[in-house]
Amino acid sequence: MNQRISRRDFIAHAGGAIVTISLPGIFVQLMDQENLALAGERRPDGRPRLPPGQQGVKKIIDMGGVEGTAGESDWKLQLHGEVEKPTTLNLNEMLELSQVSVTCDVHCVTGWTLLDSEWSGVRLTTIMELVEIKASARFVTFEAAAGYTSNIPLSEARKQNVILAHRFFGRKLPRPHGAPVRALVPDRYFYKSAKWLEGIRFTARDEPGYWERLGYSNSADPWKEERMQ
Ligand SMILES: Nc1nc2c(c(=O)[nH]1)N[C@H]1C(S)=C(S)[C@@H](COP(=O)(O)O)O[C@H]1N2
Ligand SMILES: [Mo]
Repeated sequence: MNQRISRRDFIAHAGGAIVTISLPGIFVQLMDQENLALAGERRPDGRPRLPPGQQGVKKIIDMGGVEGTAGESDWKLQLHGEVEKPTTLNLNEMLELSQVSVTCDVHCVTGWTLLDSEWSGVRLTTIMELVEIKASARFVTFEAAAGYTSNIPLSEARKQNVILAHRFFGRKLPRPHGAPVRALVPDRYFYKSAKWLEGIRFTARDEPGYWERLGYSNSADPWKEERMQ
């Protein structure tokens, strides 16, 4: 999704994209037995693997956005806001922190879901301990290249599957998907997972992010189908 387009254009654009990617072989649907079986499963919390109104895909779809300009050597992550120890991390410092792998499903608000995607990186909780967030911190704003932002409450940020990802299926994260580092918030629509991450700001008040201000749901729960406000 291009960030410079208006909401109405976006809806038209998204509609067009769905038509385009619905062509057989491009929008690869969950037609084989294995993926159909996965889609029919339930999560440990009892909810269905495939949220309502979602269609499985076999490969992640490149949704675009304005790419960051930082490479691995000059990338920096600014950690600030309601924290005791404002910190800036470079990629090496990030890689020295405790690393985890997450296998999860990701759900794009335009209707596609990628089941069993594999990501690695650093838990957001590890970052929260590092900077010692203040008691006043209640929300997190991810700050990405070109002014893209997204926001989640601290209750979501504390989940074990919320990470800052720099690897995807065992390899370096591809550039179109947010390299060097992106946010990953699997249990919310994918617009919460900011690519080309440049900063994390802890806030006392909720600050709606880029798509949230344009009318997309702030809570973005795929199982409640919270797509628009
Ligand atoms: N910086 C940035 N992050 C972003 C976006 C963006 O435009 N810019 N788009 C969001 C949206 S709407 C989606 S669906 C996912 C898409 O990620 P993907 O391109 O890796 O599939 O990234 C999210 N993160
Ligand atoms: Mo999206």
